[in-house]
Amino acid sequence: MANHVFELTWGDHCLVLGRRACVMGVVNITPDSFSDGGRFFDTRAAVNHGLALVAAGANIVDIGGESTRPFSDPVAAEEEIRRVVPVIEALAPRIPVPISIDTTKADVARRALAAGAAMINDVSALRVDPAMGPLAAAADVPVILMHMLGTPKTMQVKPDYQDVVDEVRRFLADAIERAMSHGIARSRIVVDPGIGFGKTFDHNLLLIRRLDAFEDLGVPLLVGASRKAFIRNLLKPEDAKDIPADLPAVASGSLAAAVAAVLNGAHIVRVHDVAAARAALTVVDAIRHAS
Ligand code: PMM
Repeated sequence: MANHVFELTWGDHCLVLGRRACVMGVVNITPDSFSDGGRFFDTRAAVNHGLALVAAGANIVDIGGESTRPFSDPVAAEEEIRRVVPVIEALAPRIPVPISIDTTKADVARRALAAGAAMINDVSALRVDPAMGPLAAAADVPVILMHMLGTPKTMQVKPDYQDVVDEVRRFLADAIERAMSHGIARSRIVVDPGIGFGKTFDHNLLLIRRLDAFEDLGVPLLVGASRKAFIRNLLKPEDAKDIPADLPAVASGSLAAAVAAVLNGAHIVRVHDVAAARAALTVVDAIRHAS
């Protein structure tokens, strides 16, 4: 049941992945993310939230300035930089854990790394901006490559696969090859099946159940299921269209998804409720290492 162990060591950071679940806490500096849109749009609120996530046990803080929610419009690089850079500059010297920059744009990633970020989280797996691969290679930082069908604008328009697990696995295998062709070391790569990014309700459940299929990619696996629509769908009253992402039931459902992901092979879980995830996964880790 123990996951394969990877050691990511770079700069001032070392993440041992696979022994204890690694918790990535989310700070969205956007007016419109489905999960927490608008709450941390102000720099000071975002910095305080980042500090609170680390105090609650986050091993990585993921900072994003562009919403990737279904049907959302892209944000200009200058606006994204204006949102994220002041937060990273203020937060990085005050926390011991790495900050990842959640962006598909090399200009944003470059400015974020200069401000103190130490990882790149690219939900397009280096496909949106041709400068992203060379930048990540030169910076020699860990890169998260995520599967998405289409773009946030189009991904939820009838997502269709013959075999979702196999197609996502092939996509990620190709993404690893593409990253390595830019000079990114395999030991710097993390992959993510992209829960909610061009997937139906059933696709999301099946991907989390079948995470074992990604083990032979030979790199750490990240799963971000927190507060996503499939959880809200499972928990909403039958006659409701949706329920708010910050309901306690959605937090419980998200926790269950994080636990299932770790038990099925995820090394890193991307979550909004760090304290709850840390507590639950501490117990899960103790159980899976019991002898
Ligand atoms: N999900 C969101 C944004 N960024 N990055 C990765 N690697 N994986 C994800 O699943 C992911 C992501 C959307 O969720 P949010 O609006 O709560 O940030």
